[in-house]
Amino acid sequence: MTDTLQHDVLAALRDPAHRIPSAWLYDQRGSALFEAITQLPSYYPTRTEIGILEAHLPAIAAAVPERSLLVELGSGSSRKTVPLIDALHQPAGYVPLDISADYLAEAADALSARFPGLPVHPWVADFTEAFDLPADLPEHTSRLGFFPGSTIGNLETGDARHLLQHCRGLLGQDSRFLLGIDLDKSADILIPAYDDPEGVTAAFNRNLLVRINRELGADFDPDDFRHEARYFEAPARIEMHLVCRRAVTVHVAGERFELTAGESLHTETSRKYDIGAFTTLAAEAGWSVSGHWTDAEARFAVLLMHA
Ligand code: AVI
Repeated sequence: MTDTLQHDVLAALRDPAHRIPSAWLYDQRGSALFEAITQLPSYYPTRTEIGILEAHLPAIAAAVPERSLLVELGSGSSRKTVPLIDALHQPAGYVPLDISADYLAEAADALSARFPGLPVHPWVADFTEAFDLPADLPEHTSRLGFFPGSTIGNLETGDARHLLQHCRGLLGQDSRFLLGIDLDKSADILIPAYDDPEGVTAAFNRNLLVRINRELGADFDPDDFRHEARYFEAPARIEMHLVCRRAVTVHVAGERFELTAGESLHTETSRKYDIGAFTTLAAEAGWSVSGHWTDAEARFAVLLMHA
């Protein structure tokens, strides 16, 4: 990331919207808490997407050119990658991209052990910025981008369009892109998914303050802040906030800030799309949706697009 935590936190505290980029939620503890969230009964996206992939991977793989090179944004959990590689029957290689070199090495080792003949090209990249692919990838192979988990929903619309456009350029002609999006639905389902009774999402959100204290020598008291998930209809999204329970004075990097009771830090937006709107967004970025699959309750969708 070119912007540092200090820059982003100071900018957020000076601005009345108090918006901190959600990428900062993922330090080591934040990543572990997110992994725990994906196992919660109320957090439906992960298991729903896995269910869709399990049901439809043969059809998806049949629509992808043979011996494609698989490029995964975020080098996610092997729960999704292993079945995809199995279904693709000997892809030309696997390129996991991740911002964390440690996480990337672990993911690459696990995949190499599981598929000994598969060339694996781990690549450190921040896909919220312009990024490149390794120079030594096999040429003349189709490329399949894979971006599961609805992580694209954590980007602003313009940033999502930019990323799709950038991937279109990197993956090239005859490429495909397999991507998960979370669909809009009732707030009765969405709110508990982002404010679970077990309090794991609250801990994930408040951990940001612990990180800021540790890395910037700040003096937030996480107990002064209440986790809140807010649903908005247009554009459909959940926002995570940390709401001040009382008036708070905080010091960050030598600056002092006053927050009033009820004021909040906005720590994440999670867009909920409909397939039509996402198809339009993808088209603006040079991708045509050639297939989509959902679960029985239409909670989540997996889209296959071609360049
Ligand atoms: C990573 N991302 C897709 C998650 C989401 O659902 O937006 C992050 C998350 N935030 C709270 N719970 C999960």
